[in-house]
Amino acid sequence: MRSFIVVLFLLLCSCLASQKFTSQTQYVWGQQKTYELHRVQEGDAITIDGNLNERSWLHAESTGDFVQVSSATAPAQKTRAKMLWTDSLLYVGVECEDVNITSSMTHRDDPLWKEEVVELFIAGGSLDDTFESYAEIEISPRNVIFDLYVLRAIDATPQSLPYNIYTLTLNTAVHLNGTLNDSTDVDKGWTVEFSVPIKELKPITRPTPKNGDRWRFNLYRADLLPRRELTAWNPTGLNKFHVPAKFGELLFSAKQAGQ
Ligand SMILES: [Ca+2]
Ligand SMILES: [Ca+2]
Repeated sequence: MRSFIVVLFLLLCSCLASQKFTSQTQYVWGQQKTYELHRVQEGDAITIDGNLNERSWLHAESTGDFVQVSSATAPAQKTRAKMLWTDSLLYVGVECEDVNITSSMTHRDDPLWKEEVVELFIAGGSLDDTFESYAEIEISPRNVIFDLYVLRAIDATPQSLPYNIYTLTLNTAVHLNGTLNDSTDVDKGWTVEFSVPIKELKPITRPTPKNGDRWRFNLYRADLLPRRELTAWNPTGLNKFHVPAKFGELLFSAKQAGQ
């Protein structure tokens, strides 16, 4: 009897251990992730060229690997992002592993979401109880931009301003580690680096963020080749990106990257 109890105890321990392992390696639904946003290092200047090799980028925190937007499982191709800020600019860097980089659209505000693209959705503040509105910025491997502002009253159909009216002063660059639209070779990936003027993120000009401010945001990627995959920093549980309730938090910190 005693040995049976010992075996039962050991089995229980091994079950608890495997549960712990599972919770550490898989996304937990309902969890709202927070990204602590650090400032660009004093004396460092970010050059928007698609290379995240400035001192501040090297010390910036990674978001960790994106997961599939609906299932939260690991995608075939990895994506990670980093962010930084100054009083006037928000910097975003996204690294996409990709064995086949493809992109055809060439004009600002073309429907980039139908192809390969990285996307930032950012509310420029908290979401309140009655109104969820946010900017959407998309950048393709061709360094083409799509930006719009989504006006969304809770429980109402989202409305967007006409794309050509909402035009942020974005500075963007893409570095391709591979060849665009050539399926005969094997690419390594592409990196997007861009800056957003913080004061343009809301229709109403906001004061400069301060230490401890929390905004809501999410990051996504659409991949088309070698297979269609939609991935997210915070998964939405649905096969779509426009789910502000599932956005994570951006926590502004006065610390410099690496401090
Ligand atoms: Ca750079
Ligand atoms: Ca691809």
